[in-house]
Amino acid sequence: ARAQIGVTGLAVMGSNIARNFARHGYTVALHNRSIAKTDALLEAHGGDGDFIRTETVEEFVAALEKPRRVLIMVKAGDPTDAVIEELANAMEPGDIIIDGGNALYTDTIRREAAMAARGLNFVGAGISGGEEGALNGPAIMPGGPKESYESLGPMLESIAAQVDGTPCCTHIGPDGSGHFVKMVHNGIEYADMQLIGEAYNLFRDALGFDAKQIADVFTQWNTGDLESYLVEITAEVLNQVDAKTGKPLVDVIVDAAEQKGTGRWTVKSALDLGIPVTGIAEAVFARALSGSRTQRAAAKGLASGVLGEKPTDVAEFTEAIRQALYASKIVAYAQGFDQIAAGSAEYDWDLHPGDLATIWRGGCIIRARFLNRIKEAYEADPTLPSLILAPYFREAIEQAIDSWRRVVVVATQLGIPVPAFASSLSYYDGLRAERLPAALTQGQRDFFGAHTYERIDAEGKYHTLWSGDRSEVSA
Ligand code: NBP
Repeated sequence: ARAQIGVTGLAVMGSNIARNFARHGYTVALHNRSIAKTDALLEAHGGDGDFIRTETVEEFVAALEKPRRVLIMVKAGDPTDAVIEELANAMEPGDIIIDGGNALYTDTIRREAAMAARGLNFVGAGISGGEEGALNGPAIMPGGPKESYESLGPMLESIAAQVDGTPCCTHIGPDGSGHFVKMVHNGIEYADMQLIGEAYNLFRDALGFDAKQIADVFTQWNTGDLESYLVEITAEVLNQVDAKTGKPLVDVIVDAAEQKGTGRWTVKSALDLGIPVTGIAEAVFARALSGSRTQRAAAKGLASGVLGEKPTDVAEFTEAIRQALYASKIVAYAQGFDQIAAGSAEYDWDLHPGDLATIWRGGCIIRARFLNRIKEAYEADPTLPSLILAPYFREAIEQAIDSWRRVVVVATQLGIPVPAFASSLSYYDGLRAERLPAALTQGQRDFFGAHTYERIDAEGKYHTLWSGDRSEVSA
């Protein structure tokens, strides 16, 4: 037994991570349900480092030094449970099973408890960065017992992306916390993509830009505050010309977005935790609306009302869109970090938001210059009530606010959908409101259900005798 790590599940992600380990000098035992994948990997990339080819789970486990470390990279859900069970039967107390797939965090909590009962260490690790990140350095979010991180951490940190000498990997917290933060990461990714999409739509439909012109704007934006992987690849996608038609590729792609589910999970969890993640929710719903192809086909030609004038000062409106995107992005991240704080409190995870901002600076899909500012904000005040209240972001929004409102108004007047821009602005207005209509809601609830209300001028709960003499009683 001489492999320091084993990887089972050698599809795109698993094979690239296995190669990443091997390139960092680790001996890697390889296993896949169908042996053809193992052989294909060895044939194409066997020269990347020291691999041990195995066929059966028993052979695979026997190839590993103790305590054994196995990384599972198979499809999330039932396949992951099946593989865990097979491994657990072949492994010994003290061994470590790492699930690097996109597991639902509640599954990870359940699996960790089941493995702990058998004396095995189970680490649910969120891994972001896609295919390229897996090979060259992903962001890794491992949860699970702290003791297993002692033996595992250095290995994971060495294959992770590095930013300013800091690895994009740290122990997140107990049981399902790693997969929970990976889930919220993906939710933020949805929101960020939707916001970029709304900006693109405004350039196309409000300013009449073609794909190439819009690509140039995103390329330009990628040199400033908005510098990020998603803005960078947006320019690349918009610049791509379709070989078949000679048109911009984006113009021949069907406008129906698909989803694998992590955005939806984020929103479901946020509903349970009572955290308004409006940016992420609008992004999930916008994908769903785009995919309602039958309804959309039937709805073509519905009344638009009288549309407003298109903006004439192109440079001014371009900058306004940039400001709206930046401010909305701050809101989306603020909401995601609120959800992380709520999850941490709910499950007693003691998560550190500043650590997450630090490890998301590289490797992952939402990597962005902006995360340095988030890291600094939490360093300055680890108990920040909302990211929006950090001085840097507060000022950024103050600068952007007029443009942000203007973009939402213009979009509305032109009949261009901007669900995430608009709901982020409404969230911001709700957050800063002196008084919300919730007072009326409480009155209504007391009227029909005797649900009681609090008063602004006295302690305790009150109820008005609505069907009696309408006097107030203490509840
Ligand atoms: P897939 O999610 O497509 O899974 C394919 C792998 O699962 C193959 O190795 C397959 O073995 C194995 N597998 C299946 Br399916 N059912 C199995 C079973 N019952 N028993 C044993 N093995 C089984 O691979 P992927 O796209 O590389 O992703 C791997 C994990 O990483 C997933 O959980 C994914 O959500 C996550 N992830 C993916 C990305 C990404 O960018 N793709 C990013 C971050 C995380 P076979 O070869 O024998 O069919």
